[in-house]
Parts: sequence; structure tokens; C-alpha cells
Amino acid sequence: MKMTFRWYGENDSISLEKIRQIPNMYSVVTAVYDVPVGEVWPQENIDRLKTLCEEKGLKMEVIESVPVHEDIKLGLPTRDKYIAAYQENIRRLGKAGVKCICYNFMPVFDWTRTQLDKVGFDGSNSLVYYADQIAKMNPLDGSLSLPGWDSSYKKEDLKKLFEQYANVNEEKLFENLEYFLKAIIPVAEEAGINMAIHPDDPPWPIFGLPRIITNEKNIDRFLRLVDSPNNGLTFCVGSLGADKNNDMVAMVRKYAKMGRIHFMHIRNIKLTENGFEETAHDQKYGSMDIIGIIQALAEEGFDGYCRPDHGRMIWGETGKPGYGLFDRALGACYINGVWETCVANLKK
Ligand SMILES: [Mn+2]
Repeated sequence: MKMTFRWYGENDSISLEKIRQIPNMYSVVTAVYDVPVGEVWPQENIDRLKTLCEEKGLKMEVIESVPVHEDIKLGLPTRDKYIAAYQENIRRLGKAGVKCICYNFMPVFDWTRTQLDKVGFDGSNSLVYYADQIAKMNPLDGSLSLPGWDSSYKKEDLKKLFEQYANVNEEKLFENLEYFLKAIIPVAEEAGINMAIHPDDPPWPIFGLPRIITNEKNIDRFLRLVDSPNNGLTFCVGSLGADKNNDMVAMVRKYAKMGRIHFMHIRNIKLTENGFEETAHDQKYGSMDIIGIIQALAEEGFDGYCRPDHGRMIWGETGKPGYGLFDRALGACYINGVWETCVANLKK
């Protein structure tokens, strides 16, 4: 397992020097952030990021994300030009030595939470999702701004998108995903890149928009759409685990055995009657069987990438919600410790 850490490029308040000092750190997870969705990333921007990382002793083998243009998810006639740009991005990233690309296929909204700074029992704060708060929200009334949402959407743009998605149910979204995969996976194979879809977060429909990468049945279907090892998963524990019907340890074991997990996002959440709260990574603070998951990975000989996912804000740190240095670094250390113990026990 190769440990990685998300880095938001040169504007990130967390420096590569600091990331480098987290024990066992191998690669950053980053992206070109200043190019609009659907356009080709300039090779020099990609190469510059790689050089910056390598100067600090880190690899740049994982990209999160190359975002998918809405026209592709909607299946509009204009999708082909955006798919051509996506293919070119895969080729260019392959040239730069990237091995894994994380992306998602969630309509309009990326990960969704209702509060970013819920104070926990120990005075730290973290992101939470409460169903009763979501029920009161209307994304079309123009008053809403939540993390993971593209704040550049104007009220009218959002209204139009919602109208377009009125014709897209789960079946249609699967069809559009299949069309996209059939175009990009052969390019990824040639470029030596593993594509790793991120599950929907949370794994259920939001605001009436369909979501499909949500459970074992749908992931099985996704993997069959293009049955190539390069068509794989970012297995995000905190996303899939928000649905208590997902048997996380069994799913990790199954997909790791198939060689289809390329990237692990490991974090813990505490399930409540009303949703979930992000917690410290350690087993005892949340509802996820983090140790069981890591043990399954070790037993299956997992050699892909892993990153601590969102962290809490601790020790007075401020910054991008979920992406502070301190708690994610603690998360990496916890994962390292459990992993090393599991691997050592296997050798006994
Ligand atoms: Mn994730």
C-alpha cells in the first residue's frame, strides 16, 4: 500500500515540505485546478506540478480529480468534444508518470454536507450531514452555498441543469457512464493509467438528482460495463459506509481480490439516526470497521494507493474544511500503524 496525501497545488496553505515529513509518505494526490472543466490541461502545468513534488522527494502518481463535464453525464450531443479532451488529459498525465486518476460521476453536486464545523465532544470540529437539514434546503432558491458545490454556478445555470436532469434517471445515467467508459478506458490502458471512480458521497440521491455508484450491486454493474483492470474504483470508506446496508469489509475484500481497487480513501464516520458525522480515523470514534477494512486489504496483498480522507480541525488549525494538515497526518499515522501490524501478523 502506498500512502498519499491530497495537495491542492501551489495555492494550498499546506506545503509539500510538511507533507513530506509525515512518516511513510510516498506521493501527493493533486490536480491542475486553474483550467475549466472539460478543457485540456496544458502539459507544462502538469509537468510543473510533478517537478515541484519531485524536488521535495514526493511522487505525483495520483490525480484527483479530472472532473467529468456535465454534458457527458447528461449524454448531450456535445459530450464527444469533452470526451476527446478527457482522453487527451489521460494521455498527458500518462506521459507525466501518473498511474491513477480519481473521478466521479455525480450529477451537479460533488460531496455534500450540511455543516462544516460541527464542534465535537473534544472541542475539535468536523463535517456532518444531517437529513433534517438537507430536507429544508432548496438548491434553486439561490441562497445556498455548500462545500463541494461549484460556487460559480449561477441560479439560472442551476435551474437549467435541474431541468436537463429531469430526463436522466438511474438507467440513463448508467448508459451515459457506459458511453464515457467505452471511450476512455482503452486510452487509459494505452497510457498505463488506472481509472478509479469515486463513489457518490453520500450514496443516495440528493435533491432528486440520480446517483448510481452507491452499493455493491451497482458497483458490480459498473465494473462489468467495461471489464478491464484499468476500469476500477476509488474505494471511499466514508462515502459508501454512510449507507449501513453496505458491508464494507466484505466489499473491500471482494474488489481487492478482483484487483479493481486502485485507490483507498480511508476515514471514519459515526452513523446517527439523522445522518452521519466525520470523526477521527481511529476505529473507536466512528461506526466503520477501519481495522477490519485494512486487514482485508493486507490479506489480499493490496498494493494500490491510499490516503487519509477528510480530517477534523484540531489544535486551532483553520483552512479548507476537511483538509487541514494535523488530523489528516494523524490519520495517515493511524492507517500506517494498523497496516504494518496486519502485514507483520500475516508473516508470522
Ligand atoms: Mn473520498
